[in-house]
Amino acid sequence: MNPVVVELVALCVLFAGVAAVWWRARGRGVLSDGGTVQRDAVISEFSRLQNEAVRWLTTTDHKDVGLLYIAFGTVAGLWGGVDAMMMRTELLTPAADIWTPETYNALFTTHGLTMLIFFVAPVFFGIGNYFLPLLLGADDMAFPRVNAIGFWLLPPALLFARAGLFIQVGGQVLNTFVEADAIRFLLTVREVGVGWTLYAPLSIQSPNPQLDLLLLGLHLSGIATTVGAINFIATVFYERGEGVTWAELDIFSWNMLVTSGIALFAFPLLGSAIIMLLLDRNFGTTFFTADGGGAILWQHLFWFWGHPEVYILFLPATGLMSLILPKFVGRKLFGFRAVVYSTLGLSVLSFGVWAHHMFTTGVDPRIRASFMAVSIAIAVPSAIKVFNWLTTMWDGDIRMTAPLILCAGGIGTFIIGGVTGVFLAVIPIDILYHGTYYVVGHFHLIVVGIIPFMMIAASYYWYPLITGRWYDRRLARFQAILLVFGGTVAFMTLLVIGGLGLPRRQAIYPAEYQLAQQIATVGSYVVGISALLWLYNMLASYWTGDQVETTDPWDLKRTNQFTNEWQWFESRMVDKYDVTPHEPETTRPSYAPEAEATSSLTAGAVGSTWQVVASNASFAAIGGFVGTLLMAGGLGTAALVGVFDLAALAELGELVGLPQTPAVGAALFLAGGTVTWPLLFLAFSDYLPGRLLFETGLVFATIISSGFLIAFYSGQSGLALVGYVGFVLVAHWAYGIGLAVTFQFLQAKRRERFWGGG
Ligand code: HEM
Ligand SMILES: [Cu+2]
Repeated sequence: MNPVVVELVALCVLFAGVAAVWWRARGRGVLSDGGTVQRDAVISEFSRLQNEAVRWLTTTDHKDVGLLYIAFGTVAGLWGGVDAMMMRTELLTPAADIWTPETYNALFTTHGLTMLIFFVAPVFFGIGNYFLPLLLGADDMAFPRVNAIGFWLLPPALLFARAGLFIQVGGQVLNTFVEADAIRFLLTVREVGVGWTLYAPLSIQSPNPQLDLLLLGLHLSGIATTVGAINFIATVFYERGEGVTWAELDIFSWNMLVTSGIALFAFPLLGSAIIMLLLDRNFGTTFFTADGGGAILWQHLFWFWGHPEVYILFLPATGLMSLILPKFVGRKLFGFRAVVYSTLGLSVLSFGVWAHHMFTTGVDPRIRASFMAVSIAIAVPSAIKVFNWLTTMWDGDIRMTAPLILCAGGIGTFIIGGVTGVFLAVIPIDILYHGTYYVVGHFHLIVVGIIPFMMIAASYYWYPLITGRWYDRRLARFQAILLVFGGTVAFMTLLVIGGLGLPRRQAIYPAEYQLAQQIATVGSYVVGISALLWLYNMLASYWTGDQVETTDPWDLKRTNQFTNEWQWFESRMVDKYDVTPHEPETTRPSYAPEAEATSSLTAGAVGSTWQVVASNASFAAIGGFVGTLLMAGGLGTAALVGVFDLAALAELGELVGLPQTPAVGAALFLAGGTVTWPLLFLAFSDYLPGRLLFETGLVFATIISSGFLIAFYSGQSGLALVGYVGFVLVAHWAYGIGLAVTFQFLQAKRRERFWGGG
């Protein structure tokens, strides 16, 4: 099969499908005045369409430009997706029997570049364009025309970058009429196959002229990104509406601001490096050749942009997560400030880790070590975000909507993708796994996990606002589940085969990996199908979705989360359709831990910090003592039944250098249960801002029981092991309940004393 023809046909079919869905849905659509659109009428609307085209080509309205960006990014995403599907199809068999290895090389190169440069950033810039001014209460972006220019640089950039496809097909078609010699140039053009990192010296020596076009396209897109970034920064600084102070700035705008800041420092560097590469290729300069600056210089320059670029792609996704997740769990974002500071911290750190992509190149070991340290440290701000999201969900009113499914799935894929990245930051591990599928699995869990998940979550969340209609909500839930499922199957499998050592960027692989590769391919087909379902839902619902009849489609007023963009929507609905603003029957605060002083441990406390600490500590000690006594009952029973060995307790003495007798062990056990664990519980229950100490106690006890199980295991097996586990759990639950109930009791008493029982 001829791969370029296959790819072009696949793209044409895809876009014909899109047009067909659009056309059909439109034909069946109901206008907002209740009339239907006749197909003839649609055809006679030709001149209106012309006007529309002119409008879209010349618009400077931030919402229109935003939609253009989103549409462009979606097209690029589908294009890169076709590449991905072709690659995964090739990997169904161990031999290179579907495409040649050369084609496979071209596919992963164009796939990587299209996805990273033309899909992710444009979609996020589109969402930013549409919503930042609404969230900030601004009229438009700071520089509307520059904004439009920034967008319109992108289509030519994409065409330059991927011209190889058209030139190749064109050349082959022409070749049937014209002699090969006359069009030799066209026939030498190929899609670029040097990998998205464009490493020298291959990228200098490769004779393919398409590589120069690609570099020009990348340069253009870099300019577009820089222009867009400046615009976002200026908008956040100077266009905020009245009352939107820095302290009031929403979390998505914070993220877009920081992203733009990173882009401003990173992209000029890529631009310069690209120009140097072009000069090396065409004018005989020696920036990256062996007798000049050397190939490693390219890697330094590339990754000095490349790593921050990772954060440019991913911070907007975390911003959307922090914005959307709270709306579907009825709680304010936990630790807003910590999330903002962690974002700012990431932006600085992201410039200090680039050489972790070069651990295998022979960088000076002392320098390598410092890059390792910073790369591990950069996990901290990301982890802060994850903890804050989890804590936001804790004890919330979870609404099982498509955006929520995607948020929850996104947190999951981000945790796995992120933690596997921390391993790669460790030099010895990176040396082993650098060139394997482990890396592919690691970063796809982010680039197919949280990033598109959050784009799609945002598309569902704001669909009513943008279109005034509902998408098909059942289909959306199904689509969300498919996406999470397919992504996990595909990329977890790659982590595993990478762990076994399978090299990446190879069309051919050993036969024993075939089953795993096939599983990964099926997973990616599922991702592909769910992407098409999403697209269908977006297009068809635009004409046939239920009309939004309320000014508060997500019932956000009830939890006091009716943010600026929805207020804008409400005023538009009121002005345009004369709808009365929706008012919920009951409202409650989107409670944050600060507002929950009455239920937290320091409840009713009056006095200095030390008094509060002292009284909490004594509560904890009494609770811990009661809990330990209750627990002793469970453990004693276990010892009697013979599934727990009391002698294991005696070993506690050895740990602290005391005699190894059961009496000393029991005393230490009591002391530990009274002092250390309750202090942990104190920290734990304050961190988890749930109302019920009781549940917190159970969760806490369950967690610490695992440590106990391992520490006091004395070789039981079979039923005795089951009994051991069961009794330990029950004993710990008794501990947790005793601790929590004592706590609650003492707290209530204290409140009575201070507030006279009120
Ligand atoms: C269903 C979705 C996707 C599938 C099935 C997929 C599949 C693949 C495959 C098979 C490779 C080549 C692995 C190798 O042989 O080394 C690859 C590489 C890559 N992918 Fe994806 N991908 C998907 C989505 C994405 C997205 C959304 C992005 C970015 C936003 C992305 C970025 C990359 C990059 C940067 C590479 C490395 C290219 C290189 O080695 O030069 N992919 N992907
Ligand atoms: Cu990096």
